[in-house]
Amino acid sequence: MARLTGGQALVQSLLKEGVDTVFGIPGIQLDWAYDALYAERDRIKVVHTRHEQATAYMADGYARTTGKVGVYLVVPGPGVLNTTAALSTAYSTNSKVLCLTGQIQSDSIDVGRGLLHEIPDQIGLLRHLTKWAASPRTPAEIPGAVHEAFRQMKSGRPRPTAIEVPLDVLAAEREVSLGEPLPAVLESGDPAALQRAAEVLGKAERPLILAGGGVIAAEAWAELLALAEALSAPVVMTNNGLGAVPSSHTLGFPALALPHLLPDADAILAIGTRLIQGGGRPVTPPTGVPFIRIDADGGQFFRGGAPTIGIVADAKLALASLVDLVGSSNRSRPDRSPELAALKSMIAEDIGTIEPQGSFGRVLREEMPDDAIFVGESTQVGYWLQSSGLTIDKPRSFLTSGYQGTLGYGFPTALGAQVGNRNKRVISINGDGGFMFNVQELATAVQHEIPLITVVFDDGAYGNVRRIQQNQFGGRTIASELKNPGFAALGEVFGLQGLRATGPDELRQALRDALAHQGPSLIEVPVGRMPIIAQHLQSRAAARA
Ligand SMILES: Cc1ncc(C[n+]2csc(CCOP(=O)(O)OP(=O)(O)O)c2C)c(N)n1
Ligand SMILES: [Mg+2]
Repeated sequence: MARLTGGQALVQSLLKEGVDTVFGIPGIQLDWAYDALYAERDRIKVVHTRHEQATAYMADGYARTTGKVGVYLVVPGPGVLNTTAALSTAYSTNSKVLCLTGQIQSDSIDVGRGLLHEIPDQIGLLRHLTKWAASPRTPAEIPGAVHEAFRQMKSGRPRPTAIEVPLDVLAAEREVSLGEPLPAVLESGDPAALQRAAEVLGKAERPLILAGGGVIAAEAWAELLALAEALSAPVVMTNNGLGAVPSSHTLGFPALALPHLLPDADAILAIGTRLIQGGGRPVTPPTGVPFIRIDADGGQFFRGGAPTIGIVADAKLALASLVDLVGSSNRSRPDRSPELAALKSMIAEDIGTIEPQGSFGRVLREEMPDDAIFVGESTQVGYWLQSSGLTIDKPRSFLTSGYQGTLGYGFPTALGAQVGNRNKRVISINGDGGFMFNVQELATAVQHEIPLITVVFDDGAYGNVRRIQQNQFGGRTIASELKNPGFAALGEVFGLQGLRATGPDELRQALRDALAHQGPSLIEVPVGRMPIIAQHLQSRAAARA
């Protein structure tokens, strides 16, 4: 027991959980919490931003590239509301983000007097956007709430959590016991079901594995590769699961491979995936083919295709069991390597021949180090990277916005990734539209010396939207043209290295200059209209047929 303010109890509990970085913006309800952070400034780095949305995006980028919990601390009401697009992105990507926020004084919550930053039912709002949320009402309750939040994020399906603390609770000094981190609860899966699954997979001649973000979240990549190699089974990764198996491995495939591999599979294992493909269509296994699903969240089973064998389990534990169990009953299989290699080169050719995306994308891969972290956006070159243009050989080295498709997430998420990975290079790929959602965070890159490389492809439009208006709505373009600043010059004004590259060759040189530079760089790339990837792929397929 120690006498602590609520603010000190919060910060000491975070330290118990190993937190070394907090993203945030202070304000009157949080003064006691920030003062407690001041006292621990040698152990916890506070990264403040220019808008709350960036605090949550940075926490998400930090969490998804390190495997640690990303923490942010913002004022209640408008402050926490500013973070909700990022919080829903973290929810859709199973990201371990802890939202910490204040609250008006505890005796006035939901009375509706209209106190500063008051909103009705803030905790209800937070519950809708997280896996678990709590509202401690005394300093003594704070450590328990923090430890439970961390336990929730480490157990089962990871998703964001939230804690709101009223300002009088942060200020009050009481006897507080700090407690200890709580053990995670991970399901190992029903042994009989795992045994049956191993038999089905072992007997199959052409087994197929579908891997989603759950494999990355559970750090199950080594077990997945061991099982895939034991079964000689190709692994199709969803965008969120990219990196689960190296894309340069014979068995590693992007989602584009699914239509080629699914029809001939004679047993399917889907692990940590919602089983949704492009356009929101469900992945439907061929009828009569044994279909095994493993997920930390059993609620997934009724939403996607109902499995023949459904196992609620942590991906790492279940895959490790399957590797063991499949050993004895595993048959020998005809060599599929020529077929799989042909499929790989067909996909590479299909996606590689779309221009200018292909040339830009190849330059990005060639110039960035092998272990670089790429953060995409809802922009043309970003789509190309995630459609399998980019070779992704390491888990946690490629981030998407998951099913939120949140325009503007990329730049601040990449800043957070760079904060968590000081020893790696991180690159953020943006369109002019999405980048300006968080352009003010250029100041954050400079202030906190975050050496991120940021590329902005400037087509003077919400290009995606403009193209749809031009192609499907008789050219009636509305609200899609953009008048932009010169981005390289803008970067210089903020204190970054500003670079301008016209075309892929100049982008190569600009990347070399950015990599040689100590601080953050912003590369402006003026571009014209780019062709639609889906149409390009359709015409390639039609030409083959
Ligand atoms: C939060 C949010 N608002 C709006 C959209 C709709 N939207 C998707 S792509 C896009 C345009 C993107 O423009 P830009 O970033 O310049 O990329 P480009 O398509 O031009 O390459 C818009 C408005 C979205 N996905 N998310
Ligand atoms: Mg654009």
